Amino acid sequence: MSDATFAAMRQSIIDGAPETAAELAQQSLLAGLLPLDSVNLGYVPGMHCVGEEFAQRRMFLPDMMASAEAMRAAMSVLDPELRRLGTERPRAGVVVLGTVKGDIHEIGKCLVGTLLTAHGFEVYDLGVDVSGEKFAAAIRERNADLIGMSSLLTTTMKQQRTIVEVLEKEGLRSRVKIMVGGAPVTRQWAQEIGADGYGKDAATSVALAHSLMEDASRLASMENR
Ligand code: B1M
Repeated sequence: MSDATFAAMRQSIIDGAPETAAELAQQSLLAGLLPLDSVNLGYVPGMHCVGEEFAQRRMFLPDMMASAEAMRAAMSVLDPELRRLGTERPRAGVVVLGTVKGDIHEIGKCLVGTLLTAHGFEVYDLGVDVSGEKFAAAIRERNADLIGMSSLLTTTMKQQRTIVEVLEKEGLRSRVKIMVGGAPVTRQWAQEIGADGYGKDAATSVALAHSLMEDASRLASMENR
């Protein structure tokens, strides 16, 4: 059970079949497959395929919605397993996470949140369509160390810049590290808008979050000397 299972997982997303997707996720756990492998080698390639078909006008919005539903069904099975590790680790930092204003794509952002939680971060997920003002309020309320902004559309990427500007205006920019990600986002874009880091995918975002926390504590100890 592996290559054929990953292929079936991929197909369940393309077919927009939530029951099959969830059933395969259950079976994979029973067979001892790593949940992150199932996500990265099974379900996510299915999503990429759907995205390509949509771009080529061979699939349409309702198909994409059905695929997202199948992905959600698989994640509802895998999520607890991915998170389980988190309870066994010391707290790594407080993260406020959200998909930017105008954008309702949430699957990648949720996966980033799950893996951050699994690696000891306390994550407050603000959901989708999140404005700079909402990020700012959550930073104050949660005393966040780090914020994570996700954006899947070339049009909503610009919101990431707007949100950085809102944080500057509200005097919060120096208090938090900023991480950005999402399919159209690049390292260069992150630098251009003054973010502290770019997360290519969920796993590398965890490493990035840890290194941003180290930068922050190094800076704090230099300031206290
Ligand atoms: Co939309 N959609 N969609 N969609 N959708 C894309 C993004 C698109 C590329 C499809 C295409 O045309 N090929 C295209 C964007 C084109 C562009 O801007 N260049 C597109 C479009 C056009 C649209 C609509 C405008 C369609 C319409 O209405 N005509 C519309 C916009 C709605 C809106 O937001 N205002 C729309 C709607 C939807 C659905 C609602 C149907 C659904 C989302 C459902 C949901 O999330 N609940 C949907 C879906 C499913 C997709 C695709 C097919 C899959 C996205 C996904 O979940 N990928 C997508 C095509 C694609 O991406 N190839 C597409 C799986 C996920 C695990 O990957 O989100 O990339 P991803 O996350 C990765 C990394 O990017 C990274 O880590 C994740 C895990 O490895 N990452 C971060 C993400 N966020 C991060 C944050 C970080 C760090 C890393 O730090 C904070």
